[in-house]
Amino acid sequence: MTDYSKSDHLFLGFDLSTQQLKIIVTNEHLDPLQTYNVEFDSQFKDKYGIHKGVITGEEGEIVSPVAMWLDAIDYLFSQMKDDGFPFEKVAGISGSGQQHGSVYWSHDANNLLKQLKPDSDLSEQLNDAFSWEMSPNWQDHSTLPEAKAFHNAVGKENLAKITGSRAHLRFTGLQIRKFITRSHGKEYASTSRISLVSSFVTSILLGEIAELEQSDACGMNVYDINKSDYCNELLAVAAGVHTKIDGVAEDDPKYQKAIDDLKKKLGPIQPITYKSSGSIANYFVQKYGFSKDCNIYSFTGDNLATILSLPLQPNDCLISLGTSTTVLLITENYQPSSQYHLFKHPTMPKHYMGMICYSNGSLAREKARDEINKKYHVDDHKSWDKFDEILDNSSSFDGKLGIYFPIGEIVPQAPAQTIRAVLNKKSDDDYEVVKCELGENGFDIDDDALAIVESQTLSCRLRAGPMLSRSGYHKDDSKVKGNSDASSKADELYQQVTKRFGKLYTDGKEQNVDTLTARPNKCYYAGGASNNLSIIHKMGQIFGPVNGNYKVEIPNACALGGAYKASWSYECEQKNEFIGYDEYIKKLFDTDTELGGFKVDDKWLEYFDGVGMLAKMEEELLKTE
Ligand code: XUL
Repeated sequence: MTDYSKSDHLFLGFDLSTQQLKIIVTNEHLDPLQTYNVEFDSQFKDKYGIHKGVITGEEGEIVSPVAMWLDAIDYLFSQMKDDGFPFEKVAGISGSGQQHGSVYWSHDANNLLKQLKPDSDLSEQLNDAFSWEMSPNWQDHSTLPEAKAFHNAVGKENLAKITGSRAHLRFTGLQIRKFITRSHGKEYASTSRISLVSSFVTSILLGEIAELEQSDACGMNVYDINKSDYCNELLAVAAGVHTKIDGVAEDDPKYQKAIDDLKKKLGPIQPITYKSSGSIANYFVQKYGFSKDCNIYSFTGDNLATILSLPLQPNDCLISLGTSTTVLLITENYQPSSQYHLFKHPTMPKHYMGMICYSNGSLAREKARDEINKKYHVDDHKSWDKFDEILDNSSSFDGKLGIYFPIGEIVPQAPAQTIRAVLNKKSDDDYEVVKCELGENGFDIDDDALAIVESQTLSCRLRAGPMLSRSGYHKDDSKVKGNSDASSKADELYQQVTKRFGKLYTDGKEQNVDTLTARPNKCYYAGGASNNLSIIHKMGQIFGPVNGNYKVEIPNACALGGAYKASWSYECEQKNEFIGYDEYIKKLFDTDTELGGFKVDDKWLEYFDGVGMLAKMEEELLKTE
């Protein structure tokens, strides 16, 4: 039994993800005290006919039943009640939802939310609160025509410039266009409001429909990040009335009406704030014993909540090494690209979260490992020993890289392929990248171990650079910036790499002295493969963060980030002042001990040739779609 007696205030962090609902309990000292979770398949499979939390339809449609989420909330709170959980001590709740999913409320929704009675369940009482009982899941890929419409309307790069991302099948604006124009026109007419999954949970807890939260709203492809407002032209696409795409003239009354209607249904977007969205609904006070003063703070998207679980500062990178590799970073620099995402930061005004999602991560490394094990007749096929030994014995860049995409890649967008190359140094000023097959030019199967880790890391370095640059956080980095010697060194490095390789382009954009010489502040490594120290040591050498590398375990990251957002908001409200989130969260960690700091030989400078080589390989050798 958890001892809550020493905690005056408790905070709850929700994580409503695809397959489960999790709630983490923290106290005012940000200690995680308890977690509760319900797996949807184990509790609700029969009632909702789900598999892995979702229902898969035809033509790539993947949806989740909204009522199941309501059942999950009641289920977990009931469990907590049975457990003797002191609900009355909860001072604040926040959390996260899977990004991009949308919930369609009926015209009765607000009334039904306001009249919730404790003697029956949420799902029974809110049966008529939705115009569609499903929510499109982020894995849905049924919106190819809609993606084309968004790109044709404003252009792929331009869409990324306006909204922080190019069109992605899962993004809400595309899902809404499909809903209105293809799948649920009638239901759209009886929709009063549209929530994201994050603001849906906020709404349930508040007992009224909540505004969209600004950082999660960046995952819709209809929000103009620079203007902090909806983009009318993109709303026209989502509403199915765009002049070029749908042939509706701008002076046709139907045009403005459709935009205004959709804007009304989406409702206002709440700017980043620590302020409470309101107190918890009476239903939860009466049924479970929450205090009526318990504050509900706006929920956000799961990736956005993840960065709140760590003491991340501007220019810090969190590299999550799972089946796929995801890089999350914090920046003041709005440098959008169609190859990655930028969202507003959920707690730090004027800051952004960059997100690079690769599809090839562990799987590609495992493939290389298996081949190496085969060559050395290693009995345990899954052993990393040989692979790691090669990495550990390597010193620095040896001029061999590869593009290892056993499955199609998102960044850069390309079909499955493997390309190996070696560097031919014709003179000190003229380097040539030579494509080769395995066994040619001294490129052995063993070389794949180093080449794959290097190439994957260099790809992140090339793409993170533009987001990190000009952020002004390199002042301490005497090696590169902060004094005239350092900036002339940066110029020198840039001159050298461009003399050797020519101008460098990544995803169609020219790299410049700032983008190529930007370094992360700190790098944090999480996810399955971060347990392989040989891999993260090599990555750390290449990334060359100014203030160190850290290995972190964050299994409950999004829930924890939600709980921390709640306690930070509460403290700001108590003091009636904005406390910098990075300052607030920093005090929680003794960075070196709790966060697994590790030291590596910094080889950032030595990898400049690697940066040039990979950029050229992508430009000259990669087959794109
Ligand atoms: C991010 C995304 C996923 C979901 C998972 O763009 O689609 O990470 O948020 O829950």
